[in-house]
Amino acid sequence: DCGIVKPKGYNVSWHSNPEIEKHHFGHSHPMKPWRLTLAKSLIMSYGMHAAMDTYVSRPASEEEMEDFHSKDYLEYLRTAKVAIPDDSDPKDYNLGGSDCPIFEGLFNYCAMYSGASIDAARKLCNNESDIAINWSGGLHHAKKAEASGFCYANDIVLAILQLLRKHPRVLYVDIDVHHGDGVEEAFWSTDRVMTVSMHKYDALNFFPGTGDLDRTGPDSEGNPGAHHAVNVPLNDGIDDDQYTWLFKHIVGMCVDRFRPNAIVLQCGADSLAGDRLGRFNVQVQGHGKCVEYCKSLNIPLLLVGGGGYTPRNVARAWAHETSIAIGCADTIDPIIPKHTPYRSHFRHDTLFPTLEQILGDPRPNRNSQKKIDEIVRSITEQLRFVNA
Ligand code: ZLM
Ligand code: CA
Ligand code: ZN
Repeated sequence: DCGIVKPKGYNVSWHSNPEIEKHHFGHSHPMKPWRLTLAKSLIMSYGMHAAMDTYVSRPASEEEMEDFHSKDYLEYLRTAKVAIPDDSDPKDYNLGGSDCPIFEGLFNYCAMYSGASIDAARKLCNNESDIAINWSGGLHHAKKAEASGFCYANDIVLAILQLLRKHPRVLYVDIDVHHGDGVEEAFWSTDRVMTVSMHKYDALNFFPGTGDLDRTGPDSEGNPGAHHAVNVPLNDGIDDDQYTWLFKHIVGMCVDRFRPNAIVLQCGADSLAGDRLGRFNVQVQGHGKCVEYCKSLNIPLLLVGGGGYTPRNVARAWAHETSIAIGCADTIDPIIPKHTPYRSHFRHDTLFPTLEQILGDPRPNRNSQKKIDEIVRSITEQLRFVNA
């Protein structure tokens, strides 16, 4: 026990379920729900659970999932059988390929991570939490009736719909290395949700290929969603200084103009250096600064996970961000506790592994100052049209 106690008058809730972690996408698939077990082992070995209200989440009901997803898609998802993908099936909802395989317990997996995000959002609505956390959520690519990019149900959209029952305006911010296309699309035509995604952008060579700077919302005259999609397209190798400066600057401007009543931050950890799929050079410190900044705004905050394909780094980032949420980031021992289960996984390079230090070949930074300036200029101009 590290002597961490609940801060008085400030509630952080942690929503998780060990069932989720047991699912397998298949041999060598990059998405490994087991990374959640590794994150939990760090969080608990530091004793951080003592400083949070912890909830074992329950599966979302089909009715709750129908708030966003179509009945026929959910039916297909629930009854889909593990089988050889059939490219000729026009009604396969993009299920069964290599990105979105059908695996044992698939529907339960989706219902569980969705239930956790819905529960977390309700805690915020009831003022029972100041920050609510679901590291198993953040699956931002799923569409109303289509699986995409390792995502089958969009727990973020479901959580935002809960928040909109109480709050007039919700700000969604996405620091996963991929574009948050599913969330952007779901709220494309409303001015009650502003979506912000920072991502590697390359229309042809990086998934999903959307999220260019000038995609700011519907073009049609008078559509309320106009200007409410903010996209920050980046190149390989962006570092902590550029990334956190952009994050604070852009999110700061969005909060000033849009005045959100709640914030949902998708903390995809594939934006970290050394990620198997990512291309950035962001460190655990820089990634955490984004969480710290959102917390400092004192607006109800929902933290969800997302991508992250180098499990030891994912676990470090989400444990560090949990410590930021409960306010003990500066007081905990930087060296990972001796009794941490799976500690050997963090000992790939040194005898005394730390929470924040990750390995990853630094990638050359392909983001020029000129490019960063152009992004800020364009988004500043865009936000002049937003007036909440
Ligand atoms: N091929 N196995 C991010 C979602 C990224 C689409 C190109 C599949 C992979 C990837 C799957 C074991 C989030 C694409 C890729 C090969 C069509 C993507 C299975 C390796 C493997 O080894 C692999 C046989 C697999 C998938 C790599 N897929 C890398 N990148 C993207 C989806 C999700 O982080 O944003 C949120 C959770 N898909 O590039 C292809 C075009 C399928
Ligand atoms: Ca993103
Ligand atoms: Zn991603």
